[in-house]
Amino acid sequence: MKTVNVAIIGHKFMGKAHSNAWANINKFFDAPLKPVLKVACGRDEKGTREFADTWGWQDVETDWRKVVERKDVDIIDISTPTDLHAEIAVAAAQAGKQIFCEKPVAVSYAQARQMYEAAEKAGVVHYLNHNYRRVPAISYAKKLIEEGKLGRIYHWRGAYLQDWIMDPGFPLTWHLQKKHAGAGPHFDLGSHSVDLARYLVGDIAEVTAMTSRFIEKRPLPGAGAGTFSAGAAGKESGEVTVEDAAFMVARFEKGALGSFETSRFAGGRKNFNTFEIYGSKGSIAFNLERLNELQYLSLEDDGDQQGFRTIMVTNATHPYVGAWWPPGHIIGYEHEFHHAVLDFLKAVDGKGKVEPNLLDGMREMQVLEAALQSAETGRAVKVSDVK
Ligand code: SOE
Repeated sequence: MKTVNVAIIGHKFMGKAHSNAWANINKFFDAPLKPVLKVACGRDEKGTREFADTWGWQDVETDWRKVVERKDVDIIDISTPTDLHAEIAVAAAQAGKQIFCEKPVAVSYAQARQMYEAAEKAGVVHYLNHNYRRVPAISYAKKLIEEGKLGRIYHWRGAYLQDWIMDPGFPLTWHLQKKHAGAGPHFDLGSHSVDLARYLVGDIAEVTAMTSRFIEKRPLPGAGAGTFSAGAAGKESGEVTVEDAAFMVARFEKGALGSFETSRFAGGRKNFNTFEIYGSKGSIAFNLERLNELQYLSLEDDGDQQGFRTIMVTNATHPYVGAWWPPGHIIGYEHEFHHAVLDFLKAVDGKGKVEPNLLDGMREMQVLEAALQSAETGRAVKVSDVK
């Protein structure tokens, strides 16, 4: 089988989820290419070596610029903090590498546009890893909508809620610093919600938003601090420079109205990525914490037995899931990363484009930045006014 050499830059939470998919895709799917885990790159050589040994990466680098220039690398997997995405993606495109980039795409709309233009100019395949599009229940929701089961869509109602930083002692990790993250949950979680809303309902024309920050100062991070893990907190403290919660109201280009809630202060919500879509013929509801299930209501069937039914999205006829286990043998968070790698490899093998990509990243950053402008000015902002 034809192989393709992958380099991953960044080796924490997403590095783990991506490595699992690159290493195991051919065991479950008839992918057109076999990824070779060629080189893992990270600033901390010892930690990167341990990561490489765990996951089977052949080589270790500590300078991403060297990785991007290597002739024995075909794909650059960008799994770093958000502020490094643009520089790496532009260099990778200019070196003719295919790009698999984690979300949020960048810390600004301007950076996202720069990435998209560089990738298009270089003619490389580019994918933005909004993995949730490829949760089978969400891919199936897309199929129901395309078949007209919901009819004309009136509302999107989304909330992506977590609670991992409610402790004031949780340290000032990069996620809480604007220079590294661009924003707080509004980008980190809101980028997922806006992507899903664009995928399932359509583009957004205008937004109004409010943000809030509940904790202003936090201890500087010590060893081991990262996503969800506090690690050792340092003695010094620093200013939090992003919001802790953001609420946005949106008007879609086709006329539907939407609401988007993002927060890391929703006690008890661990990875509560939910949405509801209401249309003239039916409604759906999804909760990532119950990701094998899709709630569906038809306004056209069932007479007075009408009500939301729970569809267990684990049949072989449902998207992707048949490659894993028999019906009812549910899947988890890690599986949709394999579905993303599968479709990315098909695109790299010349079988069309893969979405979402850096164009989607640019579009979503335009919406997210419009919301930040609205939160600052107190006025609604047209998405097209963000330049
Ligand atoms: C932290 O909020 C995080 O890891 C996000 O960055 C991911 O995109 C999301 O899938 C899970 O939570």
